[in-house]
Amino acid sequence: SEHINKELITPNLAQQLLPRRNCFGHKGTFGHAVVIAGSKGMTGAAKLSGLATLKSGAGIVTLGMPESLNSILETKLTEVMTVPLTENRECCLSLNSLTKIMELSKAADVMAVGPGLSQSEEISYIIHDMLNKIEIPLVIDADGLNVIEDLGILTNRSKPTVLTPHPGEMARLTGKSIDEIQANRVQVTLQTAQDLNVTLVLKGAATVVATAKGRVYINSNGNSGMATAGSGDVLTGIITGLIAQGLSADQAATLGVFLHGLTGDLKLEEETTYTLLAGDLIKGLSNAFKYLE
Ligand code: NPW
Ligand code: AMP
Ligand code: MG
Repeated sequence: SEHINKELITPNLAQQLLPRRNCFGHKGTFGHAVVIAGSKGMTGAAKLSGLATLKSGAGIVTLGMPESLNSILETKLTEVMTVPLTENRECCLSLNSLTKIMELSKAADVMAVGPGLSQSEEISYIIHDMLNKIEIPLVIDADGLNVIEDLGILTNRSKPTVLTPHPGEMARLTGKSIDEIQANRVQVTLQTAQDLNVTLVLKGAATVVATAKGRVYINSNGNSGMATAGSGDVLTGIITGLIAQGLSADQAATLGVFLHGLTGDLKLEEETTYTLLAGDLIKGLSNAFKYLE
């Protein structure tokens, strides 16, 4: 990857990307984001991704999840609204939920899908249908990535798509082994972003962001404390919240990974790499935004 042009994501670059808040703005100005996430046993992923979206500055966030989990998430969340979606016997989204998901997308500026959804044939069908029909930017993470079989569907989208795989998800997506991916992180990410026409975020120490047009950014911050359950679900929310405020998919991914790492680094004032939790990252976003402001 020596000959590939790479740009380091520095505080200076992040500062330039930070969306300016219109002082006359109202909550509609800052965007309506819809997050589709969660299943039995993984309500935490839904909470973290929905709350991180709002905490990153989106004006309104609606969280859609399997209907039997709705009261659990209404209890966990206050500022984020919830919409119960039809589910099957396993408490996972059923095909009937597609009607409501499409309706939600019509009133939204950006949609995220995947954290904690779990994997099933129905979920796979739902993700493919969303990629086909949803005409706003989409952020796809976790199980949303795991169930994509027809990669051509990504190439054909008219609106931006951000994919945020960790190396395990990247291995499933590309058919390459984790070792092969880790040995060629920059090259594999760039090639895949261009082939699939997406903004691709390959997570892990020194996260790589590659754009469909062939630009590559390497993140410069973060720490091993962020290797903790739910950390990636927070990143999904940050990127989604930034797109809601008007950043392009490429800008939101680049600034998002930096803000995510920065909040993890600043939190080490109170926490340690042992004790850091994904929820701490959300609370720490205040200091991260302050640092860049
Ligand atoms: P190994 O074997 O550990 O070395 P999965 P998941 C690999 C939800 N969550 N570098 C890893 O490697 C998510 O949103 C819910 C190298 C293994 O092979 C998903 O919906 C939570 N390898 C669902 O759980 C909190 C790496 O990937 C594989 C790597 C499953 O997601 C937790 C594991 O990946 C979670 O967020 C790296 N940096 N990172 C909640 N509280 O509700 C990963 N791998 O099987 O997709 O499992 O990531 O936990
Ligand atoms: P996930 O596996 O989806 O929960 O995502 C984990 C998140 O933590 C990603 O944003 C990773 O980049 C980040 N992360 C994991 N391990 C490290 C590490 N050693 N240094 C920096 N960031 C990390
Ligand atoms: Mg994850």
